[in-house]
Amino acid sequence: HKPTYKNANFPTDGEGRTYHLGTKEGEVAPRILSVGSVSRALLLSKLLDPPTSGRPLFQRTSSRGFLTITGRYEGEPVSIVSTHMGQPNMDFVVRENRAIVRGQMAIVRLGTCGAVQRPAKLGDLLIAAHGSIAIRRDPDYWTLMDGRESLFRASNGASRNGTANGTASTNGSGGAATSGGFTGRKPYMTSLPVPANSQLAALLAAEAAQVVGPDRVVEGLNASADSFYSSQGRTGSDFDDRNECLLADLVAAHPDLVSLEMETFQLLDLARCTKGSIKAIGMCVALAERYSNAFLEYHKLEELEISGGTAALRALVHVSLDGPSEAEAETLK
Ligand code: R1P
Repeated sequence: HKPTYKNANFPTDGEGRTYHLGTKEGEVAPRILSVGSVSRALLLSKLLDPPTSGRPLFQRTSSRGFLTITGRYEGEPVSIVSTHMGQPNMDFVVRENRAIVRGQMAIVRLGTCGAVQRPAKLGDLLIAAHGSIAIRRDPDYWTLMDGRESLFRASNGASRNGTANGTASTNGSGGAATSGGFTGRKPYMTSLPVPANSQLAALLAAEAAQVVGPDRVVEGLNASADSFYSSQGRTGSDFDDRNECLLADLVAAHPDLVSLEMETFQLLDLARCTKGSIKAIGMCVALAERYSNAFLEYHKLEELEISGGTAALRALVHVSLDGPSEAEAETLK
C-alpha cells in the first residue's frame, strides 16, 4: 500500500500521517524520549508500565525507519522515538511530532557522546544544562582556498609557493587553518549557545544523580557537530580536514564544554524557536573520552542506557506542561 501525500509545504497522507515519522494525532504523547537508535528505543520501552490487553503499547516503524513507541510511565503517557543520527533527523522528529501533538510538549534526548574534558569521564551522564553550540564545517573555506591557489598558479606559477600565505594553505598542519590561515576564513564555525529548558534540566540532573550517584553526573555545555569525524576533530589522512586544533580551540573557548555529539543543538534550537511550546534538554552517556582516547567497553553501555533512560523518563513525567492535556490523554486512551 503506497500512501498519497498532499501539500508539499508539510506533507501528510490521507490519514494525517507525517511524511518521515509516519505517525498521526493520537499516537504520540506530549512527553517524548528521543534516542539515537532503534535498539535503544526497544530497550527503554521495557521500562514503561506493563501493557494491558485494554491498553497495549503503540508501536510503529515508518517507511524511513523511525520507530515510535507510545505507552505510559508511572501512569503518564510517554513516547519513545528512535531519532537516528544528525541534525536533519532531529529536525524531522521535532517538527513532525510538534505537528501532531496538541498542547505544550517536553522532549528529552538520551544519546551517547564524547566527553571533551574533565570532570566529564567515561560512563558519566553528561547533561546539556548550559545549552548547546553547533559546530559546522564551512565548505567555502576549501572552495576559496582552491580558488586562491589556482589564481595563484595562473598568475605567478609554482615559484610563488612557499610564501607566507601559500605555506599556510598547503602545510596541512591545521593550526594556521583553524585560526583563519590562508583565506582569512575558518574551516569550522561555531554558533553562539542556545539554552536548554532550565526546569527540565534541573529535574533531569536530580533524577540522574539519584539513579547513578552525583559523582557520575556532569552538567555543562554541549556541542553538536555536523559530522562524526571532521567537525568533531577526528583526524585521518584521506581527507584534508584542517581540524587538528579543533578540540583544543573548543576547550579553550568554552571551559564548561562537556559533551560532543550530533543532535542536541538542533533539539534545543527548535525548542527555542517554538517560543515555549516545547521544553527540551539533552543528556548523553559518555561513550568516549576525547582527551584520553578511551572508549567504553560496549557491554557496559546497555546498563548506562537503562540508567539514563530511567532518569529521563522520570524527568519527563514530572515536568509541568500547559495545554489541552485532558484532550491529549483522551486521544491516547
Ligand atoms: C554517532 O555514532 C552517533 O552517536 C551519538 C551521536 O550524536 C550520533 O548520533 O548519539 P546517539 O548514540 O544518540 O546516536
